[in-house]
Amino acid sequence: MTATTDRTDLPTNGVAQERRLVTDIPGPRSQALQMRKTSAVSGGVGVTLPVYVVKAGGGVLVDVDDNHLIDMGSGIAVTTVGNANPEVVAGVQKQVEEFTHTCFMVTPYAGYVEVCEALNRLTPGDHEKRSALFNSGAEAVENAVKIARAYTKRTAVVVVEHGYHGRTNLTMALTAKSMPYKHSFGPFAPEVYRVPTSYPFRDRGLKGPEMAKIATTRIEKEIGAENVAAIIIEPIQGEGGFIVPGDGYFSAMADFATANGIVFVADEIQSGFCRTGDWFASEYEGVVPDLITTAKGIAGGMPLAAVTGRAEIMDSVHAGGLGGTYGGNPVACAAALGAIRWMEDNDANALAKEIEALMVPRLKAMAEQFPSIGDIRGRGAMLAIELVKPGTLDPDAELAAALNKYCHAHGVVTLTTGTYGNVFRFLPPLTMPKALLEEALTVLEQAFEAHA
Ligand code: PLZ
Repeated sequence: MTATTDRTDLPTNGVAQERRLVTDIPGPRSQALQMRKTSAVSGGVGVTLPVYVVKAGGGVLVDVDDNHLIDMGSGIAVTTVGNANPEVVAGVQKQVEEFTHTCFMVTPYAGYVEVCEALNRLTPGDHEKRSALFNSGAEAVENAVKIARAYTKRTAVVVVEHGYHGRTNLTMALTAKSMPYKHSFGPFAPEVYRVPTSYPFRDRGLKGPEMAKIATTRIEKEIGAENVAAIIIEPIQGEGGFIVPGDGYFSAMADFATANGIVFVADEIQSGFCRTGDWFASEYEGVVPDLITTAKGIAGGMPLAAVTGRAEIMDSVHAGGLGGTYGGNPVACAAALGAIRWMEDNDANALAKEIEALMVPRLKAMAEQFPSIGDIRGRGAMLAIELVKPGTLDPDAELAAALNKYCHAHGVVTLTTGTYGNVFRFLPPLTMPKALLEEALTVLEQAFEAHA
């Protein structure tokens, strides 16, 4: 595959690969469902764009009113192999007819073991590894903390500014942003410490290694490195704003952990599984994490998550200490095996790099024209632009919201992100055809023109 192909040979699930609006967005059927949602679903569960989906594939979501929308979000980096990818569907269909559940902790099955074998093979490092499977990203992160504490017999956990790790009690403590994730939900778990990240756009010239020095000095002086069980960092920060740390930051933090007997955990829940053009974003700096948490892209849309890492760390937990009724459910495992096979057979990393090659020049051209684009960043199919008041670093969240609204109304499903809500992020499925990707960018350009 090269950036010159039109990408029309990728799976579509029989969905016409076009943007086609037949009603206003949301259409009447979606609006009726949204009214039912309001009276049936907790108001605490928000919805970004209330179009109710009936089918999806390739780069398109089809709603109840038969609108065809371009999917630039992949359900937050989940349907990396495309929605209803044929390998995922085949695996799920076969498994669901054989058996749906036994509980791996009661009477096990091969699929769970096979997913762990694949994870041990694909994650960075050729040391001996073990994995354990869970249902959600947050659950994987919680278990990484349990494992690191059991192994080190230490309690402190270090995370970084703008980090996101989930919405359960422990992971809320690990997550940086208050509204909407933490506000009114405390008290939070103790022994969690936050140190600086590397955010090149906002670090006033400080480089990755300098930011790492500030962070590790803080760990030494304020926490005591000998008290730290784990350092948990996303190699590219997702909900925090698609922040790509300055070169050398991530590896310096990993080296510090190793030098101090601290378990280094890479949270690759959003950045993993070929999203960034590598199997795992940690590979970019050649970092071999002690533990790696994965979810989202692992199973093509079925709920599955994992912790993978050094055998001696993973095996330090007493038997029965890790688990859960549904963790590594057989249907989810079958989906994961299908998704992983598709990624391997179709050079998914090349597909992600192709998306970067198509998008970045267009985004750069937009930045020339629209001074509110302060930064363009990301890798592979995990890209973003940060919006500011022209000539300053002041975040422009209103503009991000306005552009988002414009894109939605014009049939492009886009997402914002970031501590300041001013980052416009792109997470297309790797099955996105070239023409649709171009069209989504044209709609974004028009959104900027409409708000210039
Ligand atoms: N770690 C790095 O990106 C999930 C959150 C969406 P779960 N990110 C999307 C929302 O608003 O809830 C995420 C992540 C990283 C952990 C998680 C948590 O994964 O599967 O949502 O629990």
